Amino acid sequence: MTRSLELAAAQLGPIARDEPREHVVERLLALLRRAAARQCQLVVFPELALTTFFPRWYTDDPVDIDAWFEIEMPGPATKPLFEEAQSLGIGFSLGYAELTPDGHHYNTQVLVDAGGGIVAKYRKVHIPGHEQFEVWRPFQHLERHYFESGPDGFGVWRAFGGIVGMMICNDRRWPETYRVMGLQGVELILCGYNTPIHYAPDPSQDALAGFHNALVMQAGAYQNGTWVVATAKAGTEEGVELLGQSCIIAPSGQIVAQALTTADELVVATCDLDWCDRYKRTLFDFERYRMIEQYGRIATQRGVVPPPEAHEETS
Ligand code: CDT
Repeated sequence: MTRSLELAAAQLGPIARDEPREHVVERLLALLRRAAARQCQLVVFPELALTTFFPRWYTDDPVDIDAWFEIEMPGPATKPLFEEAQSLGIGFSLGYAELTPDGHHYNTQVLVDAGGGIVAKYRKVHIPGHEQFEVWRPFQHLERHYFESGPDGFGVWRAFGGIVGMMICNDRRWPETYRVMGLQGVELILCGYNTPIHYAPDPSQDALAGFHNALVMQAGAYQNGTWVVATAKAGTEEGVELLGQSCIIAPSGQIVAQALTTADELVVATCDLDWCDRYKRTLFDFERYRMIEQYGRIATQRGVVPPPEAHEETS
C-alpha cells in the first residue's frame, strides 16, 4: 500500500492590523474548500495566521498584548474552521499566538486531524529578534518581547499515515530542528513562517531572503529524508514586505511545488511518504553512519569557543 498524500501549503497574503479574526477565518475557509476540491488530506496555514504579524510593534500594556493571543483553540472565531474541516474530512495545521490558562505566551502551531480532533500542539523553540524597542529599526521584530521559547522541544506524532512534526519560521534555519525530529523518524514537517525581506541588522542579506529560505529547508529535508511543507504569510503587510515562496520539498531536497504569488494561494503536491526511506535507509542511515561520539559540542555548548590564539615566539 502506498502512503501517498495530497498536501497543500495555504499561503496567505497580508493581514491588516485591524482585520478581524472572523474575516481572516473566511479567507482560511476559502483556501480549505479549494484544497478539499483538489482532494487534499492536509492543509498547512502560516505562522500567526489569525492576525497581522504584531511583533513589528511595541507595547507593554498587558491588555493590548493579550488581545493578540488566543485563550482557547478552537475559540469562537476559529470554530467554523474546525467544523468545516471536519465536515470536509480534511486535516489542517494552523499557527497562532497562544495564551495558556497559567499565563504563558507561546508562538504555537496546532495539528488537527480529518475528524476535527487536535493531534498535537507545537510551541516555537527558536525565538528570533529582540526584547526591547529599538529606535534605529524601520520596524520592530519583537518576538522575544512577546513569546517564551516552547518548553517541549521538537516532538513528532503518528498522523495522516506517517510520522509528522512541526516547526515555526525561524526554527527552519537551525539544523538541530530537523535532526531532532529526524532522530524520531519524521517523514513530514509542517512549517509556517512570516519572514520580513528587510533584515535590519545586516541589509546585505535582503537580496538573499528567498535563497536562504529554500537553502535551509531543502538541506533539512534531504539530510533527514523528510517531506517539508512550508507556508508563508506574504506580501506587503502594514508597509513591511514579507517573503512568499511557500513550497513543498521532497526528501530528495527538491522543491516539487512553489507559490507564484504573494497573495492567498494554494500550493499542492502529491507526497509519497515511502519516498523518505530512500534516504533514511541509504546515505542517511543514522544508525549505521552517525558518529555521535564526535558530536558532543552540539548539545553541550551554546556559543562559539574558538581555539586559543596562536602563541607568538619571541627570540
Ligand atoms: N517569524 C520569524 O521567525 N521570522 C524570522 C525573521 C528573521 S529574524 C528577525 C525568520 O527567521 O524568518
